[in-house]
Amino acid sequence: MTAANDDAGGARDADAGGARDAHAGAPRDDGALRRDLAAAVGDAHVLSDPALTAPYETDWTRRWSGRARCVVRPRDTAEVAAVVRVCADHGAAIVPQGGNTGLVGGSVPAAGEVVVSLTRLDDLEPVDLLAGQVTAGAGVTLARLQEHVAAAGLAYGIDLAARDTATVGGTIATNAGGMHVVAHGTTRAQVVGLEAVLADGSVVSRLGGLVKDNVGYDLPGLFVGSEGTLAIVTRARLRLVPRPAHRVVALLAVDDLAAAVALTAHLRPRVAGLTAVEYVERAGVDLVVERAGVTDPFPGSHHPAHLVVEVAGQDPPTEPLAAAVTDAPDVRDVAVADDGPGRSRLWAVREAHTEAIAATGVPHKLDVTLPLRRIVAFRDALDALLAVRWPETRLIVFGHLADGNLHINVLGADPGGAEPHDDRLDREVLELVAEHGGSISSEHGIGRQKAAYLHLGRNDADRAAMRAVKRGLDPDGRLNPGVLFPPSGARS
Ligand code: FAD
Ligand code: 2HG
Ligand code: ZN
Repeated sequence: MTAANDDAGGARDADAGGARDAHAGAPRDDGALRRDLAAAVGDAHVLSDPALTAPYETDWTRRWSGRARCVVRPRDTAEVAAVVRVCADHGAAIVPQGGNTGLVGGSVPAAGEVVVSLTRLDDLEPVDLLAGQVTAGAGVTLARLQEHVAAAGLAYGIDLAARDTATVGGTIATNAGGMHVVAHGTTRAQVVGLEAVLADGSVVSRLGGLVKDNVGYDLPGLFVGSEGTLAIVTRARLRLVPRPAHRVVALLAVDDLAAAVALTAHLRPRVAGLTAVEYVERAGVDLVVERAGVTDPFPGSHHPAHLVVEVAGQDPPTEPLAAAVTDAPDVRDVAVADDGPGRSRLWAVREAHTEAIAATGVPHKLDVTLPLRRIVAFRDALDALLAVRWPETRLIVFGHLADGNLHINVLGADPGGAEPHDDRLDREVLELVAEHGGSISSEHGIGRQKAAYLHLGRNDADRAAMRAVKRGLDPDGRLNPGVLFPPSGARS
């Protein structure tokens, strides 16, 4: 599949972290590797039959796929450590995998790596009510975690549409964001401590739950967002937040992105308990109605843009929200829900976007942040770029507006091919983001997709420091080669 290795960036960062071919110099004996892995985790948990490995070899978007040397499914930290040591002995590279809902090609093999699936690490400890924390295995899904802590009257600060499949470990490895960042921050802000297996099979652990703990380097902090390139996360100690007694969702129709930004600026200081400020456009609403069976919230009105606003609190927040919306400039239509089914109906307008896009084709998917004061100029420049360079495409833009995070999905840029192959589109959009002072990866990570463009978000000194960290912790480049940094030997 397409490895997004472009000229300048590919040449600059190839060999990053000493990540040379992890197979080089090692005699390749798959039978012996599988036998040793089976000794570590049991026969049933080493998969090599293509019918069984297939789901682990293609990512959620269908853009990224590759053959695994085998798939191994350890049950606990000790088994993960044993697997890592066996892989080291056999010169095998590793792709850690959680729910495989990642969107940048980081969770699937490219060139015969061993996929280490963490989904069986699914133990959940009782909620520590005194500390407001819980310890969860890397394979616990976000939905299960939420259900578990809700029973104790608490909530976890991260929520995504992929909640039923995305795991604690995967969300930590990508520093996932999601719908509630405006209230609780990204995953980084929820992680109090971690247990992780390093590339040599040693285990680092900081699960004591101390919120103040300044003893040297913050290793858990380093592993959050490292996309499986520095360590395999096996357990996490997570901060919890109060579970609000009331929640209200409002869908607010506006004329365009500029009006949505103005409305965000109006609501932010006026509404206590804002837990989401999400943005969708007409093209996306039409798509979710057409492809995902979502009900058009304002049938026949064809509003160009909408904000989905959620407010939560211990007291009913409907009246304060209504007061703020009444004073707001240029709101064309309002739909409000404070009961479960009503909230879900309004949320579906936003949350069904990714599924509806996938049901339409394999998009070019770019996840970017812009400074809010430049987001409208960027959006205009994006339209202009696509109109000139890719006039036949269908553009769906939505995202987490309070965070300046836009999700850009471009369908139909690769006529004749089922999969995107024209990496120029990704590069030109990301260059536009950099020109506007934005980030080329907001919440999904760099993965394989953006490895060649790291220089658009990190200067030479940054990248040298990142390479030094990678070399220090994974000198043989065994953990997720090709992710974050381009693979060695990448075309220049
Ligand atoms: P995977 O996809 O399996 O892996 C992702 C990366 O983490 C890979 O690089 C992998 O190697 C690494 N990894 C996985 N587990 C471990 C581990 N235990 N230790 C070390 N490395 C590991 N993302 C957002 O941020 N916000 C959203 O709102 C959002 N919404 C989504 C909605 C849909 C419908 C879908 C399909 C995806 C969405 N995502 C979103 C993307 C995705 O869900 C997140 O990136 C999530 O964090 C991935 O979790 P996972 O368990 O599926 O990880
Ligand atoms: C979301 O916010 C996810 O729904 C997925 O981050 C974004 O599909 C996308 O582009
Ligand atoms: Zn998102």
